[in-house]
Amino acid sequence: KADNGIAIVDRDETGVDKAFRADVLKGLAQRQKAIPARWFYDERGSQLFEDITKQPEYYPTRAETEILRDRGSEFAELVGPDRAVVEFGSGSSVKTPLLLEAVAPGAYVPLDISGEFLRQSAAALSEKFPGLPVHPVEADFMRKVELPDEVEQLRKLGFFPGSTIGNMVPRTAVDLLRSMRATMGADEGQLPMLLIGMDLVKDREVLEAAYADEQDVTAEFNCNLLHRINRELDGTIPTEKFEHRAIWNDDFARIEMHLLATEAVDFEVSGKRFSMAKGDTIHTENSHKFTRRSANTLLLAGGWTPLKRWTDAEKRFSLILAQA
Ligand code: AVJ
Repeated sequence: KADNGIAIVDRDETGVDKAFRADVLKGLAQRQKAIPARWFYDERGSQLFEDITKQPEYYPTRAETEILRDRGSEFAELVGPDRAVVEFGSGSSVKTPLLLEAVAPGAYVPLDISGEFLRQSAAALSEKFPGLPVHPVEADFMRKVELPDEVEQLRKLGFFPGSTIGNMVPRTAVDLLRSMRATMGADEGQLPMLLIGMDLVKDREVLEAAYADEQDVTAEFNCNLLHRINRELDGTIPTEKFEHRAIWNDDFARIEMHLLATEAVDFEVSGKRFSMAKGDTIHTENSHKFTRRSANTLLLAGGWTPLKRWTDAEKRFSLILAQA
């Protein structure tokens, strides 16, 4: 649906992102209202997420970066040189260079649904690694992606940092892991590897604080979704009547983010009316946390055999190397 530079966002005559509207209208019509977390990331949302990663309570980014910085030679030994590193997502300006420095790849192939982000970060990377062939691909990596001909002959190393997999419920996560195998040629007898970040289960207080920082940056990130709906979908949501909540769901081992109505509210979105009672919530994100075993089980269910696992010194976060 979206390889060769053709815009992947499908807009109607008035410029509204059709998928955004469909997800919001469907999600608000449910008894437990819910909107997929991917819609957080407009320009403001992406900036706010960057700010979240600098908050003292939000440990995952620092913990994962520590592992990438300290364990590079151990990855390199297991992975070997000259692989095509296939990153699922545009890549971070800090984590991606650390991996590329460590494993001496033959090419770098970032996959992202947003062409703009993709081209920006690919350009920055080419500058940092002048000899490295970089082949950005604009595509939805939840499905099998056709990789460029230039990397066909290279063995693949998938890279999926950030515990982004934790945003998915297990059935979606397994679908993605299987798509990654297909994208990297596992079915054609190649033996791709995958380096994936997965955040670990820990004390509830630590987890809830990571998603409800003192500076209220995460609260603003969550509430930004309401502002986006009002702006892009003709919404009349009274944003001042909503509060950020981050709750550990112990049955499902995940942090849930919600937007809680502090009083009864009525509003419109795209001409449709909705109402919420005081205390009702819109569920906006799941962030699953893993144990060594639950991480391994998820990977195995998706067709990947874990080979080795690293954690940061405080054992808060894991990076797992797996083979198809
Ligand atoms: C980008 C999915 C890794 O779940 O920790 C951070 C997003 N949400 N604070 C996460 C997020 C609230 C983040 N991921």
